[in-house]
Amino acid sequence: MSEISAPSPDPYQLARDAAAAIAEASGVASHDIALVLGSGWAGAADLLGETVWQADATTIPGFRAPAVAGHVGTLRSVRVEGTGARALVLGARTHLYEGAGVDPVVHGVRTAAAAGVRTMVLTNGCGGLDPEWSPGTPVLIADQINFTGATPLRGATFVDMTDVYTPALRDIAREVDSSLDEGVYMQFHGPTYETPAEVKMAGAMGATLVGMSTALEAVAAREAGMDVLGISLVTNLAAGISPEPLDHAEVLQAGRDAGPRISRLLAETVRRLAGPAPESGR
Ligand code: 8IG
Repeated sequence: MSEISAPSPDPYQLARDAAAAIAEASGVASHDIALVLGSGWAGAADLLGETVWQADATTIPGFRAPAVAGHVGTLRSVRVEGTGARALVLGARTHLYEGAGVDPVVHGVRTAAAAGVRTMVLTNGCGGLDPEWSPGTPVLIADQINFTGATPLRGATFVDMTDVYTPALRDIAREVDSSLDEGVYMQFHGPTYETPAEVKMAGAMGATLVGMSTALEAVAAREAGMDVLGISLVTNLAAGISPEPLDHAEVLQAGRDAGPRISRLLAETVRRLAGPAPESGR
């Protein structure tokens, strides 16, 4: 490396460094499943099982301090109850609107991949276009529209996106709650919520969920070959669908009110994804 140029940051190497730091600090050599907890989902990992390690995300290479109230910047390693599986819980999401580029946005997903994770569970809080979805309704993400103009991929990296959200994982979530609807998630850059005209546009394009996260992470997860389950918590009707203006405090409250239902949904779904208990303890 040249003495004068700054070290060129390789985000994949940074993710391997982060995975090594997590393995070292937690004593858990590899993880099987990872979860990103979005708005309203912070408490939802508490029922997963025993937390064997947790740390402020900023102690691990590449993780930035969270920019938003309601986003918890904690990383956890959880032994998934009733299974032999290890879950890496990423409470720290970096958003594109923070202005640091795409690499920090997908660092958690790349770190999970480097930690051995094969199944990525992405959760978020978002706006809903279907008036039947009252605030606090969880919706499975069936497909997405990346409306950010950004991508975590570099160069001619062609990734098949036909089934970006693995259908079999949605089937498992519906075994837990057969009433779950499906939606198409459209990621906007943010940090503005949409105008009513933008929500109309999103609907005309086929979206039923609008938010500021998840789609770029799903791209990175598919690049890494992981299966992806996406679950949105509709915390508000998208602008113009409801007559009320959007308020961040109301958004957080809808998340809190939905807590018990989505906690059980997430925990039971992850237990099923993680598979049955191994022959012997641990
Ligand atoms: I919570 O209505 C939440 N996040 N873009 N629009 C967008 N992001 C959101 C919304 C919403 N609600």
